[in-house]
Amino acid sequence: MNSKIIKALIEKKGYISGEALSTELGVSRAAVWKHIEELRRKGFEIESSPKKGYILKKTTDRIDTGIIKNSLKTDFIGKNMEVFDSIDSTNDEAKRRTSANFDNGLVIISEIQTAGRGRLGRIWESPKNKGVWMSVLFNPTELEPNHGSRLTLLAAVAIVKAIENQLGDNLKNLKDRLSIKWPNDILFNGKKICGILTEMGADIDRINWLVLGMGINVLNDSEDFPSEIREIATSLKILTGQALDRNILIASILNELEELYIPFKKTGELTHFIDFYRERSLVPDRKLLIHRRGEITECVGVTVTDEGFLRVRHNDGHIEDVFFGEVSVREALI
Ligand code: BT5
Repeated sequence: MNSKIIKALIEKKGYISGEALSTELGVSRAAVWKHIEELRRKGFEIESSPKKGYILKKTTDRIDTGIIKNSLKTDFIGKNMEVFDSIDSTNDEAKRRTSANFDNGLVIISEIQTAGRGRLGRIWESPKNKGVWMSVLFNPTELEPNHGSRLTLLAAVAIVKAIENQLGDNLKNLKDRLSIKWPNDILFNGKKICGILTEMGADIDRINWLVLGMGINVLNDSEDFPSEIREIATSLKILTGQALDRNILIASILNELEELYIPFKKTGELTHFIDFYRERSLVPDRKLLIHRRGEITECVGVTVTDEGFLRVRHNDGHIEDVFFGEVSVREALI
């Protein structure tokens, strides 16, 4: 019931009378009042006026499955969703759920991660109540194992789209726009706003499970980042000055994710979103350093291929399609 009231208040975008709420939801006005009180205790700011009714001033700044599910349009992603106050890593929790007949589309979210991970064992800073620290567990039976890592690219597109849906006008007024650094970073003005960590368990010929982990800095202020990353990290709040509703953002990411994932899982092809990825890619015509197994190569970015590889041109002119590695972007050549 609480989530239905929230939905009605969000959709109304203004005052809604107690009477209208009670008719719409089929409960007494006293019951409406009781639920409103309960929502206030949960942190929702709801003002009431004897003549006009109720108005939602601010949704909760806590992650709330009720609100997320209200905005969810998916068939399988997020049908089951668990929100933790604290956890080691949402990816690790998702991986603990991969025993027999696991739940395809299960979403794990936490307000804080005590051992949030990046790639190659690096730390992902995940302070309390500030971000979206979330993993989705997939059972992509049709996908070839060598196509699993493509999910990272798909997720980057889904996240950029979701952020822009919600922040569109605020972002348009800024000088830069969200860009993607192959394969897994979303940046704004060269600072990282989101990182993606895809992990999978596979045999030679089939993927047994795939976990997609996403870390998005939403409400962080600059001092929430430890000094080592303050210069390279940013958040949606720092960019826009706006405290974005994390629940709506989560729903929007999951909606975009499913829309892109359904055609992808059948063929493993990136056709339906690779143009968007390329268009946002930071790579073309930039000097790059590629770090691979302790070796660093200097080259120039050409494009991201239809298969999701990073195409580069080496100093001797030869072209290579890179399929793993760490990229640092140096100056633009044009
Ligand atoms: C990533 O790794 O960018 C993948 C991050 C994935 C995090 C999500 S959160 C939910 C799920 N559960 C997990 O345990 N992980 C996933 P990588 O490309 O290796 O980048 C890591 C580097 O980013 C660090 O070495 C820092 O330099 C920087 N960094 C750490 N925390 C950051 C933050 N909150 N914002 C921006 N940069 C950060």
